[in-house]
Amino acid sequence: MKNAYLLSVLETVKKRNPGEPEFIQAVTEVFETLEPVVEKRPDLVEAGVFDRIVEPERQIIFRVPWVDDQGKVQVNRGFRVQFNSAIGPYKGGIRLHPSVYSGIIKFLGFEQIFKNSLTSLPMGGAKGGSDFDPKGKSDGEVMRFCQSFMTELYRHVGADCDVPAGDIGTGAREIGYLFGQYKRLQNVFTGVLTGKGLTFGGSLARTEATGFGLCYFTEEMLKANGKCFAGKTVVISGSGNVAIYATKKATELGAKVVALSDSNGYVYDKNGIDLALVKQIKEVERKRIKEYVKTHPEAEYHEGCKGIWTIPCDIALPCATQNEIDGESAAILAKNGCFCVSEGANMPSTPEAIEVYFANNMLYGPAKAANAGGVATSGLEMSQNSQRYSWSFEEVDAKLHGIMVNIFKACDSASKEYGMPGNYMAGANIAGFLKVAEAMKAQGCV
Ligand code: NDP
Ligand code: 2IT
Repeated sequence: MKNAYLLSVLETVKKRNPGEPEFIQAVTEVFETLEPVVEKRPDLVEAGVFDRIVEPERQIIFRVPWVDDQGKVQVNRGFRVQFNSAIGPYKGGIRLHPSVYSGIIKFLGFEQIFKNSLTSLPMGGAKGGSDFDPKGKSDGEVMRFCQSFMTELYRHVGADCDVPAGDIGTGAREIGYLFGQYKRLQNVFTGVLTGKGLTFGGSLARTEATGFGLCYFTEEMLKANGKCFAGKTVVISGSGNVAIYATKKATELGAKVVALSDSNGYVYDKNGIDLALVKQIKEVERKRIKEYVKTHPEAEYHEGCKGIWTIPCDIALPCATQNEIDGESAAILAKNGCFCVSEGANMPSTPEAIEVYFANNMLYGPAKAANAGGVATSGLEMSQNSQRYSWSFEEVDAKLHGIMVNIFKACDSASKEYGMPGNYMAGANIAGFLKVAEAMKAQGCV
C-alpha cells in the first residue's frame, strides 16, 4: 500500500488495537484494495469516512456467569461489537469458541459491514460472541450459558436495533435458548435473532443458506470464466453448518466432494463423502469427524487439519475458520492443479495465501462475497418476521440464488471499473464499501 492517507489511518488502527492481529489483517486487506477509491473520491476522504469506518460505533464487553452440572460457578466473557449502522440495523452472528477475544470479534464485525452491504439488503455490521466452548457441554449447561449471555445482551439488541445470529459454535440449539430468554426478559415476540427454529419465526433455507450461497456464488464465478462445478473434485474444510450444506449443493451441481475436516483432523474419501453419515455424526451425535472411517474403512482419516490442502483437487472451499490456508498450503493447492478457491469461512486465507492465488491465476472468491448467503437469508428472515408471514423453501432459495448472482456481478463490475478485472476481492471490497460510504457521508459526521 502506497497511499499516505490510508497508511496514516492504518497506523492509528494499529495503535488503538494492540494485540489484535486478525483485526489489523482485515483492515489492511480492505485498505489495500481501496487505494483507487481514495484517488477517485476525495469527497469521501473529506467526510472522514475511512477514519470513521475502522472504529466500531459501540463495543460491549460483559461478564457471563453460569453454573455447570457439578454446581460450580463458571465465568466467561461476552462481546458484542456494533460496528456500523449506516445502512441498517446492526446485523451479524455470535461466535462461541475458546479462541474468541476482542480481536476476533472486531475482525468479524468489520468484515460484516461490507458483506451485508453486498447483499443489497438494509443491514449494518456487527458481531458478538464469547470464549465459552459448547463442545462437551450438556444441553443444560449450554442453556444456562445462553440465558446468562442474553441477560446482559437483551438491553443492547432488538429487531430494529441489532439482530444477532449463528456462527461457529452457535447453531439452532443456542439460538433457541437465546431467543427464549430475550422473549422472557422483554415480553415481546419479535425477530430479534435470525436462524430461529421453524416453529417460532425461523426462515426455511436459513440452515442451508451459507453453504448453498457459497456454491451459487462460486458457480457464477466459474461460469464467467468458462468453467463449472460439474465433474470437478472438491475439497471442503470443516464439517459444521457451512461445510455440510456446501457439500450438499456442490454435489447437486455435479461435483465430487472428497474431503471434510474438524479441528482434530480430516477424512479423505475418494469415492465422494457420504453426507448422510456426516450429518448423523455432526448434527445429531455431535461427535468427531474421525467416526466416519468406522463405517467407511475405505476412507482415510488423518490427524491435523492442515493436511487437507495436500489432497489434489480442482476447487477448494475453506469452510472452517480464519487463516486456515497459509502460503505453504496455497502453494500445494496450486501445484496440484487447484484452479479455484472460494471462501465459506470468514478470512480463511492468509495474505500470503491470497498472493499465491493471484500469482497462479487462480479464481478467488473472497469471503465477504462468497459466504454472504447466510446473512442475506437472515435478512430475508427479518423481512418475513416484519410481515408476520413466511415464504416457502423454494421462494427463499430462489431469492438467495438471485442475491448471490447479483453479488458476483457487483464484484465483477467493480473490479473492472477500478482497473483490476478478475480481482473479485478488490471488487467485493470496493462495491461493499461504496454503498456504506455514501450513506455515512449523507448522514454527516456521526
Ligand atoms: P460450525 O460451528 O457449525 O462449524 C465449524 C467447523 O469448523 C467445525 O467443523 C469446526 O471443527 C471447524 N473449526 C472451528 N474452529 C476451528 C479451528 N480453530 N481450527 C480448525 N477447525 C475449526 O460453524 P459454521 O459452519 O457456522 O462456521 C464456519 C465458518 O463459516 C466460520 O468462519 C464462520 O464465521 C463462517 N460463516 C458462517 C456463517 C453461518 O451462517 N453459520 C455465515 C458466513 C460465514 P470442531 O468441531 O472441531 O471445532
Ligand atoms: O459471518 C456471517 O455472515 C454469519 N455468521 C451470519 C450472520 C447472520 O446474521 O446471519
